[in-house]
Amino acid sequence: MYSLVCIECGKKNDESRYTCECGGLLEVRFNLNEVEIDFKLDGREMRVWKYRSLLPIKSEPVTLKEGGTPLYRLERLEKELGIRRIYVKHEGLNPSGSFKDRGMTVGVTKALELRKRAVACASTGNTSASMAMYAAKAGLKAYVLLPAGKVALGKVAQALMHGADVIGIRGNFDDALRIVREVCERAGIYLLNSVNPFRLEGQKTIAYEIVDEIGTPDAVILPIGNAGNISAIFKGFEEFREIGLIDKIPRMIGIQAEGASPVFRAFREGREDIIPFENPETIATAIRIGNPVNAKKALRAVYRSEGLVEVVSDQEIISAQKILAKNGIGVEPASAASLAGLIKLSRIGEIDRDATVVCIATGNLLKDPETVIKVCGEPKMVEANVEKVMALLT
Ligand code: AN7
Repeated sequence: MYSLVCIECGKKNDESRYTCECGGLLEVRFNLNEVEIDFKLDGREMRVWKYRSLLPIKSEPVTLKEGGTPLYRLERLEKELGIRRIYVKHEGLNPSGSFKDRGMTVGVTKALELRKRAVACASTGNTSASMAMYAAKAGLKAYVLLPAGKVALGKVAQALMHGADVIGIRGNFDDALRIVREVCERAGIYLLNSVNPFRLEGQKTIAYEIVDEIGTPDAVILPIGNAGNISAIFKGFEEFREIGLIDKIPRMIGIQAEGASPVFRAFREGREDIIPFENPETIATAIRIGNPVNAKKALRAVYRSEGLVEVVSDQEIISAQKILAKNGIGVEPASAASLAGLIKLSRIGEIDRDATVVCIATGNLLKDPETVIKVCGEPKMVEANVEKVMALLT
């Protein structure tokens, strides 16, 4: 029904591998003529496992009922930016508070199928929170490597409470990923970073759900960190088109933070691969990544969908985070990069006024309370006295 194929040399690989002998990334490829689609695109009962006939799992899934996240329409912003339809899909409302849960339900189930006892990842935070949660559900041991001092508090709290072994690395995410890849190889631990192709299979259901609810939009905008999610969502749309469920693919638009933007630079220069950033830096710690492992897949998705990659400043990110909050959508900084990108692109005329655009809000506001205090300030404080409180009403 499916095989694991190298995107560089086309060789079929064994399920237990993450990359090909030639070093290329692997991709799950379905024989779509043989797949029996058993779901209806009626916008109802959406969940990752609604689309099970297009997921590479034969066993009982380890699930926390992920997916089925709300798609909000931002009418005020449509008027302000002069764009016909703007939606935000709030992935921060998944069980652990980010889109990573879609990948982990598939990845952790695959770990059980492969009879692994332990799973591991390097993470800027959300991957570790999600993996810890799903490993707990599955009864697997979990190891997490984090760039010390650079992970938002809520994410560390989740990884700790759900019982992962949390190890801080004196280095950045890219160092942590390099180390965990070798540790997994040597210790026989199952690696659950997005270099694992099964994780991306779960994440492609973001595309399925968008189509299920509103049909095919003209553009999908999302932050790029390790570049897995944009690759996954593109794959989802491509599969639906190949099956004949839709007839076009939206422009895939990736947004990076200025201080961590190797994919943007490659796109600007028309290259197929990136030159890593040695010292990535941004307030959006989730996407503080200098050497994104899925860059080739992501650039392919952007070129093939006639999309683009843009950068935004930390200030633009925070400003977009506040706009989303004013619309009732609480997200962490990295998530707001998508709206920051839309605002920037609409101002320079890169987005058609007639377009339907979906921004992906990737993670929940509660993930990063410390940044909120930094940008909003501490709450006011007064004596326990009615007059004093009355005096503060504005
Ligand atoms: C909120 O948790 O890489 O481009 O280790 O947490 O698929 O990497 C997080 C990434 C966007 C970028 N928004 O997605 C990790 C990690 C949020 C994120 C991204 C992340 P990718």
